[in-house]
Amino acid sequence: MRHILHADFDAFYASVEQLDNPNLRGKPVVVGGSPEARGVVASASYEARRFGIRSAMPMRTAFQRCPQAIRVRSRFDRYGEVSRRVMSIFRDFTTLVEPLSLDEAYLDVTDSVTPERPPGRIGRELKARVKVELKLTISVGVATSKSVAKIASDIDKPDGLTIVPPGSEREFLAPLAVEKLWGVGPKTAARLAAEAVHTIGDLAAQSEEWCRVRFGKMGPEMRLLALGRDDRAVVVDRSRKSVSAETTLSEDTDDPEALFELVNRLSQRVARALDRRELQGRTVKLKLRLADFTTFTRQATVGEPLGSSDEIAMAATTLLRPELEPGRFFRLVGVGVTGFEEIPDEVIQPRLAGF
Ligand code: TTP
Ligand code: MG
Ligand code: MG
Repeated sequence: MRHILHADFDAFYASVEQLDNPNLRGKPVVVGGSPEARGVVASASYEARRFGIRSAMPMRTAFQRCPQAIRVRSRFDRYGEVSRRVMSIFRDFTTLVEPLSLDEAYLDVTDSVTPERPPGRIGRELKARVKVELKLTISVGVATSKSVAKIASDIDKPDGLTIVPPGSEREFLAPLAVEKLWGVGPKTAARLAAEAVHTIGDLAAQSEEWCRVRFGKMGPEMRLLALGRDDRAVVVDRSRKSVSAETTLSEDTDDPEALFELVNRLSQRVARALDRRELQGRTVKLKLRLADFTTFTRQATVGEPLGSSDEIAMAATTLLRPELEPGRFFRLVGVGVTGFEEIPDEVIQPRLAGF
């Protein structure tokens, strides 16, 4: 049996802003783009959430709900710095840390558990250290699997600690909305609702066959998650599966020339990074973020490994072209290469020699 913690900062961006600027503390703070530029809320302080403000909501709606809200622009460098510090605290508890995003990670603490130090206590210690060292709160879920730990961390925010004792997973999940399950988005949820399946317990009560007939291969997997069964291990090193570079534009743009120019520059950076690592990949990925923060990727795989920046840029440009439209403003562009050929021995040997 594993013991897994899922830890997630409360109102991450907004809390960092309140930490750095005491005038913002205790106030409804929203982080994100301006309402005039059709910005959206990236993060809302818990004071702001009382007015019904949520992440991904248009900033204009946020101000309609709470005219006295204080808006702050995102400072990604600062959030990255806080993220590195919290991950380093996590790594003091276990080497098995799997970050999911800047503000959250799974920790496998199985080997640290003793009768005197049960998993829930480790969760409490983790929260205390983050509070003392970073002056920020995290919410923690403690369970025997990733899926249950993640759901648990979210259930008592902010500053929560939810412990799901081994064996009680099914009971814990049963009353919760089925959307809380990983992989159940609005569409799947609507289809389930049409079959009178609203809670995780409703889904857990269906047979494997029932799930397979309606949802194909995904069906039985969803059912297992609903039963609290999830064997996925905490993965530490997703050993660099891609090399990429991205830039947030200082001003959103729909200008094709500026965007092509940026893709060229990013391709050069990626080519240099690949070169240093003696890597070549066959798949190019283009990441795009629109002014409203919608983020998506387009990718293409070519026959021959892409080495030069020109080859990468050519492939990325082909992916970019169909996305361009007047009035469709972009705020971030990223270029990446994946699908690596085997890493040559030369790269690995010198590293091993160091041990
Ligand atoms: P979350 O952990 O989803 O949200 P949160 O930390 O703000 O609030 P919660 O207490 O509910 O965990 O996301 C972490 C950060 O990621 C968030 O502070 C800002 C950013 N983010 C966006 O930029 N856009 C989004 O739509 C979401 C959900 C998050
Ligand atoms: Mg969070
Ligand atoms: Mg998060």
